Amino acid sequence: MMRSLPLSAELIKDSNARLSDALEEDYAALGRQLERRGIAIDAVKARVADFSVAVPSWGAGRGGTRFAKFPIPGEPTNIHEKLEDCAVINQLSRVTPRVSPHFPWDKVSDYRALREEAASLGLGFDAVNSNTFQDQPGQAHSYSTGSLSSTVTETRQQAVEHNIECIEIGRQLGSTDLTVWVGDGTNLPGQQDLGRSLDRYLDAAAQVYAALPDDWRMLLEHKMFEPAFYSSVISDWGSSILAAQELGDKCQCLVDLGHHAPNVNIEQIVARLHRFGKLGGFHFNDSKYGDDDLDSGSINPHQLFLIFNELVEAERNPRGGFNPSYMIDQSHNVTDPIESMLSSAEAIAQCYAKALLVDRDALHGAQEGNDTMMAFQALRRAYTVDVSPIVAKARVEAGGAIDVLAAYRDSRWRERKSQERKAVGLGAGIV
Ligand code: LRH
Ligand code: MN
Repeated sequence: MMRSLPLSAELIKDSNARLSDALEEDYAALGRQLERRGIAIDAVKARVADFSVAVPSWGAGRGGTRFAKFPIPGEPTNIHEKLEDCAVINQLSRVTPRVSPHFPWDKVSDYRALREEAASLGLGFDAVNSNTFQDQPGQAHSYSTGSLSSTVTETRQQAVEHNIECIEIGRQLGSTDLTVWVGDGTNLPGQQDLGRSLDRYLDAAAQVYAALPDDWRMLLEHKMFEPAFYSSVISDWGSSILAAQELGDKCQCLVDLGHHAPNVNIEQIVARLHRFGKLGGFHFNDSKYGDDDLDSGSINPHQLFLIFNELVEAERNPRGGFNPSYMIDQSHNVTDPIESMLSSAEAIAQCYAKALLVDRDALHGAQEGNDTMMAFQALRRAYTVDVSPIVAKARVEAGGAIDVLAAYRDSRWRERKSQERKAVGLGAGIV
């Protein structure tokens, strides 16, 4: 049962009316340019039209740091309002039809009803995220000692049961992936035995793995530091892939771009995980220093392009299988979260489109021939193309807006919601 979408079709139609002639002109010009390169622009547009990325429910509200969070009037206060805002993002961008929920932040009493509610807004659910990095009111055992790797048996069991509960919720929502990120680690040398911590993690994670339905995956998310600042149990792709290999075929690795030391070659990690059949998914964002959770492509768009270059190579050579789950994971501390996710979805779709323009025969030929400059130029010639007419055309043909931010501001959505929604209190932290 399709409920009326949050924004009026007229609003998008009026916004596009002002811009469609220019778009047609730009698309035609780009088409001629690409034709000279032997590339059919409509074929690229068709691939872009099939591309999608999930948005994080927790990204629909303002985020914060340990110092502060600055709420905005009209920001969502519960999963229902978050779904509304995610529907606005998808209605304008037509590239974000799925939401990745987080529990217990998005807890409700009736998940089948939530699934229908999302469907009525044109949305589905992607991977569910468990949370064993915060204590909930009335929780029996604190995660201050860690969760799946805690030395306290009852705490590990509690964490296992929470993850199994997330799987059960996800089944009702139509998800088929469980993302497991644990903040487990130490702040002081000697605080925990680095070997036994992983042993406990693997033993507990195996119990979660055993509860996976046949068609489900468990995605392990590595992170170098924070909240632990000396060691993290699953700190890098090495620990993650070894744990995933130990746990089984239904366990793969999720790459959150912000979870690496500055300047780490993430595109090579992507190639390695794919080589060993463990590339399960992504949390797209950007960062300059730590896990800054900034807007995708806002700091290092070239890295995002190089990651998609590896993904297009992997798509062409799927080896043991290629089905990564694309998701955004950001914290919107100073912007309107909807605008940030519109801008990020655009940056991600553009990097995919640019990667599709790489002349792979020329690239592979230059690589085999050790013609370094021409190999680099094969990537650079694609990266420097302004693909925005392709992404915009694919969007418009799917009912979206040519200029998503202009249409969003025309909608006055945030002002309208500030009249309806209760104010979010001051606080700190990611949500
Ligand atoms: C950890 C993380 C993880 C989520 C959380 C909101 O830094 O990236 O993916 O559970 O952010
Ligand atoms: Mn993440």
